[in-house]
Amino acid sequence: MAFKELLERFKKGLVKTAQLFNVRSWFGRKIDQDFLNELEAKLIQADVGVKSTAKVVDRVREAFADKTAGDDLVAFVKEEFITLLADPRPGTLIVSPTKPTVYLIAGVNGAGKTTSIAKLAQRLKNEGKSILLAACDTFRAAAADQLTIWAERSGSDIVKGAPGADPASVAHDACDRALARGVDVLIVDTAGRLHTQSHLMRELEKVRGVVARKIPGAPHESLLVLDATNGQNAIRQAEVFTKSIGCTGVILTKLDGTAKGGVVVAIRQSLNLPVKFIGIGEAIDDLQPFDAELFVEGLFS
Ligand SMILES: Nc1nc2c(ncn2[C@@H]2O[C@H](COP(=O)(O)OP(=O)(O)OP(=O)(O)O)[C@@H](O)[C@H]2O)c(=O)[nH]1
Ligand SMILES: [Mg+2]
Repeated sequence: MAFKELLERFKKGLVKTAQLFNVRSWFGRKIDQDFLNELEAKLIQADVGVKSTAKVVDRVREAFADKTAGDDLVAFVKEEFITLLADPRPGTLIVSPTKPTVYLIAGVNGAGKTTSIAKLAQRLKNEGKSILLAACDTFRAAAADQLTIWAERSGSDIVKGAPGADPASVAHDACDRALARGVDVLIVDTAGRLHTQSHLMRELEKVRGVVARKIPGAPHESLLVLDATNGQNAIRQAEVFTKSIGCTGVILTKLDGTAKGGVVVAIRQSLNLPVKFIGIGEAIDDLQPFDAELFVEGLFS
């Protein structure tokens, strides 16, 4: 996708948070305590997090006290956000030197795991890779059907078990097939579970364990899918999932549906986990690699 087109997509997907910030309303205002209080309230409301909010507001106060807000203030705030989001690890997925590369996908109920897998499969397919999906969500009867439809659309292969089957056994079979057929990427879908349900967290650990035993170095990424509309609650989920399966990155979905887009900053700052992809809509190409500059442009447009 061309840069301009991508920028438009980010803008469209982040419009709710951008409306909250509403930078146009800043122009011409005096940067006094009232202005700073308002800025602080909006950053908190956008779930940027208390610490990062304080940092940005302090920096604005130091640089702009009693000046008039204009383009230079907007550029300054954007720079502050880019600094907060800076990550030495690029937002790309690890690729194993030997086939298959395995991505394990986890998260709470309804976070957007299965649809994100569909979007990711399509993206990898477009790059010329062969994909096998493992339907390890055997909990919901409709889950395997949902993944099957997506697999057909993207031309991916799928392994599923009987309803109620042990997810670890499905993972086992999927690894066997991925190895036998020499597929490039195996993506493992898992059932939604609350981070507070310890037996279900153990089940997830078991799936991870099977994958790790069958395929050296796997899972090469354990991606946690977080729903941006959960805002700061997502942080707690991430802490528990990371402890359980050692998450390597986050897919942050539903940014298009929320003014809590600032949660990207909170995730980066408090979890030391890279946001690898963001979901900014329901269309198949609405899962985009996270790009700090495009993201910040979207927030403050
Ligand atoms: N607007 C919007 N909707 C999304 C996005 N990502 C996912 N969704 C929607 O969120 C809903 C739940 O998505 P699923 O992929 O089924 O979620 P899941 O995590 O697999 O759910 P369980 O398997 O039940 O735990 C669906 O209606 C998706 O279309 C996004 O980036 N933007
Ligand atoms: Mg699902």
